[in-house]
Parts: sequence; structure tokens; C-alpha cells
Amino acid sequence: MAILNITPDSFSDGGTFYKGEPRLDRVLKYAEGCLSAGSSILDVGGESSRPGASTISISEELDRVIPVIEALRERFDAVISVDSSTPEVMRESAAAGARLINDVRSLQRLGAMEAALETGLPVCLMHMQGTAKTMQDQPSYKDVVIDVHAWLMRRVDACLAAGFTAKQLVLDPGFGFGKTLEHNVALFQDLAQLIQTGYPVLVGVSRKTMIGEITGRPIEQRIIGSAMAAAIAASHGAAILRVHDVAETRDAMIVMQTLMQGMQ
Ligand code: 9MG
Repeated sequence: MAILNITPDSFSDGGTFYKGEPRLDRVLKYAEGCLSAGSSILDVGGESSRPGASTISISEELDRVIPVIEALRERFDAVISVDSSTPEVMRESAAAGARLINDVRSLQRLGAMEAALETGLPVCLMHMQGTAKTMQDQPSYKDVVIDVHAWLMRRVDACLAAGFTAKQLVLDPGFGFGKTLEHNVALFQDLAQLIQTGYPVLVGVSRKTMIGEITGRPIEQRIIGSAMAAAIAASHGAAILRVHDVAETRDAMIVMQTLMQGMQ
């Protein structure tokens, strides 16, 4: 899953694809590169979820993502995912051609559950402690692995009760969303157990603070660390890797796969 942030303020690529309006020429060129490097999903988001980010209006979010989804749909035969927690954006994105909803708030915004259900699309349910503004203030858990796992299962139960089928659900422990490095590492080591629930698991660690904390590198130097982490997640059985650097991640994955499993 390639990340396409149509925002002025995302932590890594803010402003690249948006400057007062979506920069469609850049988006299409970048998406083409991601797809030819091996990505099969394009994740389009209009609202930054970095720690401390503020929310934007519904109309602003729509103005950012809908023209991009339409342009991608017209040009490429890829799965387009919309990274949104907003009911109106989910509905309009589905109508514009999105085929997956990636909600970092796990359908907890007012009306989100109903809107996502109406679209009939699969949904990624991500764990976050607190809100995007406050989540890194003082994250705390009794036992991060047990707490996050139980929280995700409660969201699964809520979705199933609302009318989703199990086949529509993807789970994500939400690396960096209300977690310290220790929390993130413990959750990463528990990935295989989360995968054993039978739900596909999405992992997003690309260029995040946890990679910076492990390597001591600033954002622009976290590509190798991120690709390595993604490859390890894939080796544990993660179904979807949300990444900025598709070609590098693909290389890390196929080298790890070939050397660990031998020539197939
Ligand atoms: C939007 N977004 C930013 N980080 C993410 C992550 O780790 N997972 C998912 N599902 N979405 C994310």
C-alpha cells in the first residue's frame, strides 16, 4: 500500500501533493512509479494524522481527496483506499472509485460506522489511544499487547453487530498512535499472534518516529530502517504494508523471502 498524503502538513511528505489544491500531475506520476515498483493499493488521505495535527473541515477534506481518487481511478487499474474517518468522505470516495476505507479512528466518528457499512467496502480498523492531538502525551497501558488486541476485538464485534462481514475487516495495531517505543516493539513482536486471529493485518511503520528512535536517524534517512521493518512484518504474515518507499520495501521483502525460504 503506497501512501499518498494530499495534505500540506503530513510529517514526511506534507506539501508534496497539495499546495492550496491537489497537485494532480505529481500525484499521477508518483502513483505510476509506486505501481510499477510493486504496489497494488494507493492510500489517499486528506487529513494529517501525525501527532499534534489539527482536524480540517469536511468540505476541505473532500476537496483534497475526491479529485485525486477520480484521477487515479481514470488512469490506473489499482485498488484505491481512502484514509479517512469522516462519513461524508467515505461515501463520496466510494462513489468516486475507492475500494477500501482506511480509518485510523476505527469507525468511531459519529456516523462513520453507518457510512462505511453503506458503501459495502472493506475497512481497516486501526488502534489509537487518545486523539491525534494528544496521543503521544503520555501513552499508558496495563499490558499493551493484551489491551490493543482486546480493543481491536471489541471494534470487530461492534462492526459485526452493525452488519459487516468478517471478510470486510482488516486489523492494524496502529504503530505510533498513542505508543512509546517500548509499546511499539512489544506490539511488533506480537504481530504473529494478531495475524492468528484470521483477519488480515495491516502494518504501517514507514519513516515513523519509532524507526528514528531505533536508528537515531531523521525522517529523510529512515528508508532502510523502514524497509527492513516492513520486510520483517511481512515475514510474520502481515497482509498489507503501508509504505512511502515502495521499491525499497519490495527489495527488502524479496531478499528476505529468498534468503529465508530458499529459491522457490
Ligand atoms: C493514515 N495512517 C498513518 N499511519 C497509519 C498506520 O500505521 N496504519 C493505518 N492503517 N493508517 C495509517
